[in-house]
Amino acid sequence: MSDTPPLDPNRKLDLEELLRDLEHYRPRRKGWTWRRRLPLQILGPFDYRQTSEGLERSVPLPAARFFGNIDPQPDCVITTEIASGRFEDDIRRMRMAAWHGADHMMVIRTAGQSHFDGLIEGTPEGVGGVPITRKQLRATRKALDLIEDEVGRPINFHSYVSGVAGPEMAVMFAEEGVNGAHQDPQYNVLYRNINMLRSFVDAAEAKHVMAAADMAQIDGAHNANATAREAWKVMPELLVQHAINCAYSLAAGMPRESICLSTVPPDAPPAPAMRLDLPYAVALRDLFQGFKMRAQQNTRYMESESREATVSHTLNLVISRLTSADIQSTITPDEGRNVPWHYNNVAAVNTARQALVGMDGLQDFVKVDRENFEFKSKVRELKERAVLFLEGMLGTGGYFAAVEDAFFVDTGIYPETNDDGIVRRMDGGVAAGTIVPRADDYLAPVCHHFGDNHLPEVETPGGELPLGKPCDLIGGCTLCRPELTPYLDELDPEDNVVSRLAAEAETRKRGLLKPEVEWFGDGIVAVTMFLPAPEAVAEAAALELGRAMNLQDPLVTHKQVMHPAEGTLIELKGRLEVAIDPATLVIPPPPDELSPEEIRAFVSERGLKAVAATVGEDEHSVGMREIIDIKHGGLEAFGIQTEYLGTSVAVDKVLDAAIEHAADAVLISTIITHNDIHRANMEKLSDLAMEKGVRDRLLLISGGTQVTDEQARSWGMDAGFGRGTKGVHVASFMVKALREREREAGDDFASE
Ligand code: Z98
Repeated sequence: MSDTPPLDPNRKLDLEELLRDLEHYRPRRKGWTWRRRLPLQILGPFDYRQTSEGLERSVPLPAARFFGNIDPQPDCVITTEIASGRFEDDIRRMRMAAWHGADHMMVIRTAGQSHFDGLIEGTPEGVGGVPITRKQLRATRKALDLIEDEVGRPINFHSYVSGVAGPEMAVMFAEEGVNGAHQDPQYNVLYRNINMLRSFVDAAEAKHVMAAADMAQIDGAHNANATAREAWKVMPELLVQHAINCAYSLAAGMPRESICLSTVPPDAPPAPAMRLDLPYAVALRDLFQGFKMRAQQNTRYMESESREATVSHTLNLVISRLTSADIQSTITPDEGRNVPWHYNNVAAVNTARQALVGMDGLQDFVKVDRENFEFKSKVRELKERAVLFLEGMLGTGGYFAAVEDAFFVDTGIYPETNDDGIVRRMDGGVAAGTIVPRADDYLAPVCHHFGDNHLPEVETPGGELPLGKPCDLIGGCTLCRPELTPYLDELDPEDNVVSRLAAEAETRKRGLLKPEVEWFGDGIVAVTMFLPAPEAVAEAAALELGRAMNLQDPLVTHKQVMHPAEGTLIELKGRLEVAIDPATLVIPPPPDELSPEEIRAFVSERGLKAVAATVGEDEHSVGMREIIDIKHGGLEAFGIQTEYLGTSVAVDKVLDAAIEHAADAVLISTIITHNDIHRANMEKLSDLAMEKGVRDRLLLISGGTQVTDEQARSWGMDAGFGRGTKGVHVASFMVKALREREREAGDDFASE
């Protein structure tokens, strides 16, 4: 199918290579893939009950290094929503997200595409998302095929089958191997003001096509939550919206297991969110058994504070674990400031991965108390209100009449209403009056279309079989014969990926480095600062400081009062027009560090003893204690025995103690460096050790804020450690040096 070479984990995705011969690229499969759940999985020292098959390549959670770098993958699919505006940057972000455990790449569309009445072509740049086109879909699916090989797990690609061109989108998605889509006619009606009759007719067609391609469908109820002014009051309506789309999807031929409910825990702290949201989550799952749950992350009350969003998200994840989730959605933790940057996608995916794995098997120990009277009453009340809502709709004359009657997204909790819901007219909205009856000779352009198809009562060209599907008459359709799919490269000679890549060619070719948060080399940096001033002053000052830092177009993306008078936290973004040539960088060698396990194994086999002191007239003991104490991950943590002699110890006393204790190493620390006293102490220790004939038996190590390894060695030490040293660095050195000495001694012995 494609001769594109596999991705090399150490190289960037090659966009030119990706775009080569796209015309002939075909998706390797259609349809949605769920993770393969494992009821029991042993990873490192732990057993897991709610995980799925692991990845071949990934970036484990940071704390994994304490557990042998295990990377358990939760049982549910994890989504990331991507909205960079340029597909070539979307796919790099997808690759990063996949390495962190996302397997559902949801591509947000450019603003306004819902109102286009047909498909567009090429790769124009979008606003708030990418224009969905055949080339963009094909290139993205091709990239995802490479990425799934790289990480070793199928990746679901997803976008939106909504808007005036919904059915056309559905066909194109089916052709291009898009695996899932939002499809809910209520979304068109309420949020995009597209005519309701047209939206439902289109939805039937779109759903039928999606079902034929085995795509997963996500509904749009979460939008009512995001739009409602008081989200906890919209819960009965959310149940109704789910019900309408589920029933309609089943009627259009979609299998129940492909229908995913987009459900959001509607509230966020400081509301008592769990007490409000848990009964709702349970009521929903009671009513919609057999359907899939796409647990959406609450964004309704999210503004610009990542920490706050992360806590709300984590509470949402607790609900997912206490109830169920087949797909766990994540949005960036800064959705409110509309700066969904690369690393924020990854941050949100990690919040899900971390919390879900952390709550693995939670229900074995903690269960929702369904018999609690208050809980039971709340679940029942929500269901009853939803049923009343449906009855109200029927009494009003059905769905369309109810929409005309402002039933939806009202600020009251049904049956209370404030008559302030969204009103749409049956004969109003975009594309009103476009529903026409099918002509007698109507022939559908593709197979798998919904509804009456006026196939003529004739036989196939061969004559033997009656016509089975519409495309038999025209020699096949694009869903049956992919090679018939038309492919247009670009329509706009300027607004396309090729010209965007050309503009960056020099930077890419020379490998120049510019910071970025969204687009390749966009130069954007984010700066966090605290200013001891009230909010308004701090904001103005931050902008000035941004300019002083040479940032172009500085913009405050977040501000938070720490105290009205004491100060304000500011996050600022701006563009830094500086490029670094990596060839000019002096890159220090990676730290020479052994793993804690390796150090412990050496120490437990052979034993290792050190004496330590601050020497001369030096009373600074803090640094030395950091290196020694178990509390700070010091030498003791590896089983190394340390005799701490105290502060201001004479150098000869330190050496005597080392001999007395039969130590392997002497650690001296000096902070004071005036009159070169640190140098004098090191030389003295080395000379004395030589005089006493113990130099070969001892490792002499010195430390201190001003000490460098080079100097220390030149003054007779075996090593010197400066600022920033941790116990593991000293322990690694000791183990390696002793191994080396013992190896040399062995060699000498052998040659004797
Ligand atoms: C999400 N955060 O997916 P336009 N249909 C439905 C939608 O929810 C959306 C669209 C269509 C959300 C992402 N949702 C936003 C049911 C959008 C998109 O008109 O192209 O924006 O349609 O959870």
